[in-house]
Amino acid sequence: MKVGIIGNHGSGKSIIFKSLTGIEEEHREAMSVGVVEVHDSRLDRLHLLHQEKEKIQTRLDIIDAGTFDLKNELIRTCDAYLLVIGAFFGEEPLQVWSDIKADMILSDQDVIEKRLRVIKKEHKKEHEREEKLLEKALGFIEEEICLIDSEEPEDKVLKGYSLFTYKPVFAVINISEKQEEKDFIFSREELGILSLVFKGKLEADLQDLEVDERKEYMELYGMKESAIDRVVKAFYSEIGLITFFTIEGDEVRGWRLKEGSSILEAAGSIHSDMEKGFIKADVISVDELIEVGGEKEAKEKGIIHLVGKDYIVKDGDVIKIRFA
Ligand SMILES: Nc1nc2c(ncn2[C@@H]2O[C@H](COP(=O)(O)OP(=O)(O)OP(=O)(O)O)[C@@H](O)[C@H]2O)c(=O)[nH]1
Ligand SMILES: [Mg+2]
Repeated sequence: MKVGIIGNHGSGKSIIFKSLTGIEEEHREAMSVGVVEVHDSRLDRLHLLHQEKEKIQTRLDIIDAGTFDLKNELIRTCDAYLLVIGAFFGEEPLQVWSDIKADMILSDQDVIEKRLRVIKKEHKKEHEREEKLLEKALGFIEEEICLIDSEEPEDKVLKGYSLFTYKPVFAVINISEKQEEKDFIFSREELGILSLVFKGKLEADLQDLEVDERKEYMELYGMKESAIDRVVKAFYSEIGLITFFTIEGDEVRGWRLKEGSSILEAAGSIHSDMEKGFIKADVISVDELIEVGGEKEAKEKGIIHLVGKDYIVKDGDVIKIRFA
C-alpha cells in the first residue's frame, strides 16, 4: 500500500517523511519512497515458534509526494494520503483541507463526466451497471460529498478509476515545539477527516538518535509512541485494516487485509493461484496457536478449524490455504 504525503509548500512534508521513515531529504533516492515495516508483536511471538524461518512483517510504502498538483502523476498512484498541515507557521487545518478537497472533487468530477460521455456515446449493454454507478457517484460529488464517505458499498469498477475522493485521507497537523498539542485537536466531525497532531521537527530529530537515547528523549517529552506507530494505528482503524498470518515454506509472515474480507479474498491477496484453486483453509487465532505451543499441539487438541471460501477472516488469524 502506498501512502502519499501531500500538503502545501513548506508545510513540513519532508520533515514528516523523515519522522516516519528515518530518511533525510538529501539522502533520498529519486522517487522519495520509504518502505517501513508495520511492526506487529504477535508476529514476533509467532516467529519464536519457528525461529528457523524468516520473519516478514507487513510493509507500507511512504512517499513524499509533493504538493497536490493534478499534473503530478505520483499523486494519483497513491492508495491513501497523509495531508500535512503547517500549523507551525499558521496554516489553518479547516482551510487547508477545504482547499484540497475542492481540488479532489473537481478532478473526480472531470474523470467521471469524461467517462460518462464515452459510455453514453457507445451505448453498450455491458456498460449499464457502470453508468448507473458513475451517475450515482457524480451525484455525491456534486453535493461535495467525498465518495469514501458516501456509505455506498465499495465497488471494484469505481475503484478502478483511482478517484481522489474514493481514497482515505487523513491529516497530520504539524506544530512547532512551542505550540500546545491540545490547541490543535480536531474531531473527525469538525475537520471532516481524521487528524493527528505532530511536533514534526522534534519527531524528525528523534530519528537521528540511537534507540536507547530515543527512548529517553521520548520519555522526557511525554511521547508515548513513535510517529510511525501513531500513523499506522490511525490508518488501520480509519481504513478498517486487519492482519492475518501465514507459516509457509521458509517464511512466517504478516499480511494486511480489509476488515470483512472473506478467506477467498485473503487467498487472492497472497497469490491468484490460491484464489483460483481454493479448496478449504485451516484457521486458528495467533494467540491460541502461541498458547498451545505450535501447529502439532493445536492439531492434537483439535482447535484448528477447517473453513470454506465464505469464512470472514478475523484479525490475528493464522491461515493455511488448501488449493489445487
Ligand atoms: N519549527 C518547525 N519548523 C518546521 C517544522 N516542520 C518543518 N519546519 C521547517 O519548515 C521548512 C520546510 O519544511 P519541509 O519539511 O522541507 O517542507 P515541505 O513541505 O517538504 O516543503 P516543500 O517540499 O518545499 O513543499 C524547513 O525549514 C523546516 O525546517 C516544524 O514542525 N517546526
Ligand atoms: Mg519537501
